[in-house]
Amino acid sequence: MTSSLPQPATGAPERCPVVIVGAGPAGLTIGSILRAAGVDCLVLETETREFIEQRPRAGVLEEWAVRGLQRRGLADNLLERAQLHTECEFRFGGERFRFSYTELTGQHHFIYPQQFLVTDLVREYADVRGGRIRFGVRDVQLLDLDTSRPSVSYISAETGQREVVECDFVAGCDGARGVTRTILPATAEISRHDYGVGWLALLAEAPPSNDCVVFGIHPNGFAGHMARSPEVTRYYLECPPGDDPENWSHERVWSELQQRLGATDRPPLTEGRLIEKRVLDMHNYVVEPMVFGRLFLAGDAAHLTAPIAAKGMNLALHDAYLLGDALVAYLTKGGENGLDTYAQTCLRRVWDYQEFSEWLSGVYHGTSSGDPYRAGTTFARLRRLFTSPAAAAAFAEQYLGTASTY
Ligand code: RFL
Repeated sequence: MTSSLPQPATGAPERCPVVIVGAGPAGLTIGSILRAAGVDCLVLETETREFIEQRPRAGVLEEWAVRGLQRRGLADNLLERAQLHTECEFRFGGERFRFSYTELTGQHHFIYPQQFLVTDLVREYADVRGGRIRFGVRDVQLLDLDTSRPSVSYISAETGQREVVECDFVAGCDGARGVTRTILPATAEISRHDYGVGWLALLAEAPPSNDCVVFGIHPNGFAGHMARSPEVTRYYLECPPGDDPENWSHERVWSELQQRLGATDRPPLTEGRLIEKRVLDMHNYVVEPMVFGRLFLAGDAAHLTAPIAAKGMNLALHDAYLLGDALVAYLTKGGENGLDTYAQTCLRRVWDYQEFSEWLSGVYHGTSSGDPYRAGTTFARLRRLFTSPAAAAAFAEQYLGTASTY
């Protein structure tokens, strides 16, 4: 970790109890929790406000995560505008199999595009709760994290000068490509898992073609259909890792989607213009222990789950609730308990979701692997889901994240 404090270009260093690096769901939720308790904090974000308010990514939120936002006064728009989903559908061999997870758990999925949530959170943090935020910052550096007086420096978009903020804690919420993960000490353990497949992530300007999420298990490769809004649908197509999105013309994309998601008793998918088309190399990682001196990692900065099981944003919110509450307890009442147990508590849910993602990947990618053994076990897993109430209950619990303890 860097230890020499650069001199600020303008006057004395600023002081602030908590600096939050990154204005994604994790960072903005922590900031809002701190502001609600009257704790001062500063969010640093490399992008502009307009950019983060339009960046499309996730859309599936678990009910416990939504209730967590609601309890903190952060879910008004979401509860008004989100769609409620109660079922998902597996398609294979031209047939459809509905899985009613709400019947089994009593809980829903909420469909609310990530950019809408980020827009709500920025507004609440900065405009309503008066939180400080700097957009367009460059070259963020973290200093003296192993002391009780860490600091963060950055180049300001407004002045072009290096600014320094002294603080008590740094929340590293800068996602999978941020700076905080790059400065971890040698004691950090990073476990990584590569699935060996790519997914072509697509957004189509087309209404959803089904009333719930659809998973297409097909010898050509997995395909997914996920509603985002009445006008926009997210689709996925399994492809070779590192594939060039330009290999996927409009015609090829829709022809593969129609084949892989086709069902004999359903009309073809409603097609539309593709407004996002990029290849994700599917991989996961977990950084342990998530805490290094006064640096607390949260969200994708600490752990990545490929969008296989739609878990990443949910985990980012789980971390944010725990870290926000623990920082408030420490800074307003001197209670260290939550900070001491933060990493351990987060990591139990993180590893559980990692394992589910791994299991689900076996289902999605088994039949297209070219390995008849994997194809056989994939169908066994699918059959079990629809014939064994115990297996169905276990799947529903993991899919919705409803276990009573992790
Ligand atoms: P984010 O959202 O990446 O936010 C990090 C922020 O930090 C900024 N940043 C920096 N700021 C300052 N200094 C630096 N050096 C910085 N470097 C980066 C970035 O600009 C950004 O604003 O992380 P956070 O808050 O941890 O949130 C994580 C979620 O965004 C992520 O897990 C989800 O998007 C994953 N995910 C899904 N999760 C779900 O729970 N349900 C879903 O349905 C779902 N679908 C998805 C997804 C991710 C996808 N992609 C893009 C891989 C679908 C897709 C296609």
